[in-house]
Amino acid sequence: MEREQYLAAIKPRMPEKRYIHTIGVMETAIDLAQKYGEDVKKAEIAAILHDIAKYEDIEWMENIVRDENLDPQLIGWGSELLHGPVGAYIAQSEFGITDDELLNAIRFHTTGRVGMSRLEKIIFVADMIEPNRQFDGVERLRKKAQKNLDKAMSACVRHTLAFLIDTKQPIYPLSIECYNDTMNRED
Ligand code: DGI
Ligand code: FE
Ligand code: FE
Ligand code: FE
Repeated sequence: MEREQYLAAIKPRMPEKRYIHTIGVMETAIDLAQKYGEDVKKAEIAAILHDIAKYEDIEWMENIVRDENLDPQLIGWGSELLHGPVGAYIAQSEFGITDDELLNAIRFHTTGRVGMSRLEKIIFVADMIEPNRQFDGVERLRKKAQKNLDKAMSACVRHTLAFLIDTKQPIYPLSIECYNDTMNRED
């Protein structure tokens, strides 16, 4: 499938704002893939599909977790934690994607994990710094992403965890493991 076909497929599954975010992630991921020598086509497809499950019904997603033997810990965490793993399932089952690296980039785009691939880091960082994102510190993260992917990844994870703690939200175990794995890589 070509870019326009993927975009046409995701558009009706999300509000306009999320679609615009997705285009931003796609452009940023392509840029980072070129910069860091990653497969540009894979980055493009992973970016387009990364939030495809964001608006799926939670009960439907929890049934996918059970039926497809996804991480049982996901039950009860809600759509923010479910949409990555279920998005990877949709990419595989509906779009016929079999590339594990590409599927993992979708699967772990919200939490990260220990030992992420370059493509996973690119999608995680692009999701956070795409041009439509606006939050204190985003410019610093954008600059880091242009200089060093691992340092940018570390800074993005730290920013997410700090935000979750500030807003009194529970932290999913993979997010903590990812933080421990990537910390101390910043300047
Ligand atoms: O889907 P997006 O909004 O583009 O971004 P995302 O998939 O990276 O993150 C979605 C939300 O999930 C975001 O508000 C931060 C939140 N999140 C990330 N890690 C955790 C988390 N929420 C909880 N409760 N625990 C986590 O570990
Ligand atoms: Fe997401
Ligand atoms: Fe993210
Ligand atoms: Fe996103």
